[in-house]
Amino acid sequence: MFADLNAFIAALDSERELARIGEPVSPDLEICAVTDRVSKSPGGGPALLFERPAGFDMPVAINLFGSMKRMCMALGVSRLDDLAAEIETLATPKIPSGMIDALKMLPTVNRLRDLMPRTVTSAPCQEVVRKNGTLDEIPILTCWPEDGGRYITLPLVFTKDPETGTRNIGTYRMQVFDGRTTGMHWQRHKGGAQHYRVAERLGQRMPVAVALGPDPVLAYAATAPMPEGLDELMLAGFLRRERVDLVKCVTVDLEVPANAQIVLEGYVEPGERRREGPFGDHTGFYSHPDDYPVFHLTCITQRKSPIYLTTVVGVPPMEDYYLGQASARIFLPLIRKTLPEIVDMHFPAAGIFHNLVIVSIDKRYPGHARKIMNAFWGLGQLMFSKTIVVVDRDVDVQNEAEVAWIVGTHIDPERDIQFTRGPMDDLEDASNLPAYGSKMGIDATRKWPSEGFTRPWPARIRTSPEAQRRAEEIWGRIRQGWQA
Ligand SMILES: Cc1cc2nc3c(=O)[nH]c(=O)nc-3n(C[C@H](O)[C@H](O)[C@H](O)COP(=O)(O)O)c2cc1C
Ligand SMILES: [Mn+2]
Repeated sequence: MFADLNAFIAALDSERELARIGEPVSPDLEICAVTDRVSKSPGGGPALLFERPAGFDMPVAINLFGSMKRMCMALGVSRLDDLAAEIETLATPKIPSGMIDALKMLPTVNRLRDLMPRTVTSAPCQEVVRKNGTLDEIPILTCWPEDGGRYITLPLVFTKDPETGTRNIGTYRMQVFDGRTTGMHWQRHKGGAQHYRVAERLGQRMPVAVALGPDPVLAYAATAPMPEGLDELMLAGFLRRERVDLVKCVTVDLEVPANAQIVLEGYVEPGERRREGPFGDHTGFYSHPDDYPVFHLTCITQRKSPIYLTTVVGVPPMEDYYLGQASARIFLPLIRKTLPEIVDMHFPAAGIFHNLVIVSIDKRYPGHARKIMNAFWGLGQLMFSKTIVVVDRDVDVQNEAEVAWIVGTHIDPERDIQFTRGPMDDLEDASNLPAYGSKMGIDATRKWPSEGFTRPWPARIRTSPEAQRRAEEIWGRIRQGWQA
């Protein structure tokens, strides 16, 4: 696994997955425009290292996670489903039946140890301590023309519950107000916002530390939909197969990853809000300005020659799509622990995660599709799912064209669409009220007589296995002659 961002960038370089841009490119719109253009090329294009962002000494690394291949490299696997298998073993430990069995479990036990971070006393992220440092020295991007300003787009925001001390890490964008203050865009449903709610109830200032550019696993883990109260560092330690090294901050009572490029230490005050936005968001539209808490910087610590790791969001697909795919694969085995009937699930890029989720199930009883919809609407960040499509197990949910065909042929809309109301993602623009609106489930499974459907269900057209074999053979010859 990669010890830090530098090691990941070196690996991307040797795999020819990185494009270095030596000419000056402005952090003002230009870097975003180039990245957007690259993201829209087949497969997501290469990772980008802007070596000379105009006006700064610090290189900008972007689109590092922006392809399936690089997302897998970041997490040290060749396929994301390999992780699912590992998580499955961890979540379903076998009781050893003898000595040999017990020894076989040692790797699993070691991986449990990796869940706990370890504190170190000297750290690369503290090579330089700048108590009077300002954000003006970092090439923070202005992404889109109508944006309210410059935004830190891939920060790892560390907080602790002021009452219980439980840690949370989340990726929440930060709008630069001036060299020492930013917005803190944790949405109301997120871990950071909950800690702040407690701090406000207690009337206390809350310390916040922001790590920029840790190793790639940690950067991913901060975006993962971990259940509230579960430390993202556990997930990171497990995925890295190595504990996360933390170091105490210099000016606040928090710990941050020792391998980060830059750390912003500071705090948020109870009761303080400031207008944040607009921001060209991952919905593909500008999100409306709104009032959010304010982050006050107390100190910058950093490496001697840091790289600024960032991302841009916009009209899909962009880099965040691949981060989301990683979560979909990693969390599927965990969701299956309570919903074992789920076969597969898919979040199409155009559905920007919360607008569309497609689930295939092993249908076992009448109304089963609706049970899955209701379960998702009550499960962590899946509660935001505006449209849930449920299909039978023989449908490939990763094949969006097949799903469109099945939905079209399998539904009687009046009968098969389920509406409900509930919390919406803060980025939802179509609901009458912010963060509250309606959702739709589409039951595109085959309907059963026990569900009131008494007509015969038509059989899907498929040829015989023998004829299929002949077809493959002959098509092979046709194709050869045809392409010659
Ligand atoms: C690039 C990127 C930017 C994000 N920006 C925000 C943001 O500004 N505010 C927010 O609440 N969530 C944002 N998210 C989503 C959260 O990181 C995600 O919901 C995460 O699971 C939250 O963790 P938490 O449950 O610990 O709060 C962003 C995700 C990505 C990948
Ligand atoms: Mn969390």
